Amino acid sequence: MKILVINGPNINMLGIREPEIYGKGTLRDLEKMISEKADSLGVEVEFFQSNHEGALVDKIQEAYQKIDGIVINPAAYTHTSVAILDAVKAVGIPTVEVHISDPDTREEFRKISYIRKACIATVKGKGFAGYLEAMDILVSR
Ligand code: CA2
Repeated sequence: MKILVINGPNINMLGIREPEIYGKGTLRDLEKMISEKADSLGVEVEFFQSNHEGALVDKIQEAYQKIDGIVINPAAYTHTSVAILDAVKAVGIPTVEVHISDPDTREEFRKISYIRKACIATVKGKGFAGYLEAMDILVSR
């Protein structure tokens, strides 16, 4: 089984500011944690992070017929991107939406998630552990 982990804009800045919301860990720390989890589950994992909406859409399209499950934190594009929603629908790959914080308890504009409609589950407010839970969901499916 091959899982693609996609992170959206500014997630490459984790650990630099707002540790009270997102914790102190960096993207590198997160990817290390996920790699260890992948080893323990016996699955292959690939990582992708971009600050660009089109690049995220391209990556999702490239996964078509190559990837068995997607874990995605679209970051701010969660709240704006119909293009990312459509890409996930188009490839038909089981996808889990993850958020480090719980956007539903923050500003009003973070309460909308376009991608949620195309996802088999959403894990939010559990910090980096949410990505590991998302992998369990995909593997047990
Ligand atoms: O809680 C999450 O995982 C989010 O997807 C993170 C996004 C935010 O726009 C979503 O509403 C919720 C932000 C990604 C990282 O942004 C940073 C902000 C300051 C310092 C470092 C990263």
